[in-house]
This record gives sequence, structure tokens and C-alpha cells, in this order.
Amino acid sequence: MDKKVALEEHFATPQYGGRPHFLAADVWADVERRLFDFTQLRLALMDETGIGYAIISLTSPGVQGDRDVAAAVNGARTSNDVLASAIAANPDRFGGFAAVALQDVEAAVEETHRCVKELGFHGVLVNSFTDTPDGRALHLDDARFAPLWRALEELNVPLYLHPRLQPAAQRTAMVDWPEMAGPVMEFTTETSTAALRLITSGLFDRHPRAQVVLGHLGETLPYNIWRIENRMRKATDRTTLAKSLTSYLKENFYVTTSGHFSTPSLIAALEVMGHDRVMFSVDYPFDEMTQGSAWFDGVPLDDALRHQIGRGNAERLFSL
Ligand code: GRE
Ligand code: ZN
Repeated sequence: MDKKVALEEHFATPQYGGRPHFLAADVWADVERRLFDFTQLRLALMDETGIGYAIISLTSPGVQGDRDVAAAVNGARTSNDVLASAIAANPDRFGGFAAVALQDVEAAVEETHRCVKELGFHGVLVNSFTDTPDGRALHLDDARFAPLWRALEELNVPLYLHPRLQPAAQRTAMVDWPEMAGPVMEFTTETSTAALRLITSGLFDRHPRAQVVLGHLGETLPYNIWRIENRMRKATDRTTLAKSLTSYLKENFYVTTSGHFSTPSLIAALEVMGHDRVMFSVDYPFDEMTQGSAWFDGVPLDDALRHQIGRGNAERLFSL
């Protein structure tokens, strides 16, 4: 097929590039050298695996994990500038999602404008909730973030909702069984809940043009939405939303294949989301371009649909 576009591909800076405790040391050694590289290893692998264009973002938790507000605001700017330089050196191969310091909403809106209008970025990527100086977790449905959602609607760019570790108080399963930490189970628990919060809070009634991208084939939501919707109708706190949960999922979300190279899961996502809401991605360097591309290039889809998921939907969404 034509060259693919990949959307959840990460880089790091010294400030935000520490070893996650849940990655085996040998795995991290391999991930680390690729996280800090743009051209030596990344471009060759993109060529080898038929990926023409990658939208790159800062690794998780990034600035969302800064309790110091000034450090977060500075960290967002400087890491966005590092990414902008890498893009400027290879503008036909790389694009960017901005890091935004939601610890200071006004600064985050300003940075969103700068990154989209001046640097040509394709949207923002937020690692789920944002830390406060006193260690609380602010989720994206918080009313204080309305200016960010308005800016995204005005600029007509999406927010990529990316995982991070759960808030400490919720991590009991991971404390008992650390094997389940991070991308194994914890990420999708955190991020599917964060996405459902956006819907349940009525955010998309207030911001109907807002678009959210979920990785990992929708963080289980395409598979689970029927049950969630069915049981929310029976809950003590019945929902007062204007539309069905499934309608919001289909009208305000896209999902990517990042780190989830499973054909049954892809089929479920396509059935629930519709063919124009599913897009190829890898999650490099935490997952492999070789594995993701070999899987996707061989999935039993007709050529038109493979093209649509492999690049067509991304071309439309990001005006590539
Ligand atoms: C990911 O994006 O998958 C990821 C991170 C940071 C640590 C581990 C990980 O962004 O898998
Ligand atoms: Zn990722």
C-alpha cells in the first residue's frame, strides 16, 4: 500500500526521559536510545516499514507530571521547541503534537496557539490528568479547562488523550501485582476512565466540535461501550446527556492502533467507531514499527480500507 502515517510516536528530552520503573532494564536500554533519536534509527525504520510520516509527541507523563507550575510551563515550551527543530530538519517526514502545561491553563492555551499557528503542529497530546502543586489530579473534564477545549475547536485540531500511571491512591492492584503496572493494564484503566469522564461530564455538549484521539484501539471503549451505556441507564445517577454514549464515541473520538496489533480488536473498533474513525499508529519506541507494520500490512482488509486506516483518515483529520 501507499506509505502509512503514524500518530502516537514518542521522543524524550533529558528533563522528561527517565526510566519508567515498570520497564525491564534490558527493554529500557533499547527504548532509551531510540527515544532520544530522530534521524539515525527512526527514519531508517520508517523507510523499512513503509511509514511515510510520523506525528511525534513527548513521552508520558511529560509535563503532566510536574508539580512545579513554572517548571511545567517552561518544560512544555522547551520540549516543543526541541520537537519543532526535529520537524524543521525533516518536514516531509515528521509532524508534532504539542505538550501543554495545564497546571496554568492560560499558558497552555497560549502554547497551543503558538505550536499550531507558528510551528505547524497538528494538535496537542495530554497524558491524561495533570498534577497540581499539592499532588491532586486534574482531569480534562474539569471546568477550568474550558478555554483549552474552546481553543482546540477554534483551531480545528484534536487532543490526543494518552495514558499515564494512575493517581497513587488508585494503584493498589499495581502495588500487589507490579506486573500489571504501566502499559500492561494500568494505562488503559486510567485512560478509558478519563475518556468516559469527558463524555459523562457533558463536555461534548458544551464543545460539540472537540475531537479526541485515543490510542491502543480505544483503550477498551469500543469493546465495552455497549455495556457501559446499558448500565448507565439503570444507575442511581442517571445520565442527563443529550445523546447516547455511543454517539459521542463515534462523533467526538478517533482511535489508533498504537501498541495494539490484534485483528479481532481492530475489527471491533471498526464495527463500533466506523471506518473513518480508525487510524494506524505504532507507539514507537515502546512498541515496534516492524511488528506493527507487518501486522497491519497483512490484516485481511480490502485495499481501499487499508489505505483509509493506514493514511487516508489521518490525511483528512490533520489536513496533511
Ligand atoms: C507509551 O507511550 O507506551 C509509554 C510511555 C512511557 C513509558 C512507557 C510506555 O509514553 O509504554
Ligand atoms: Zn504512547
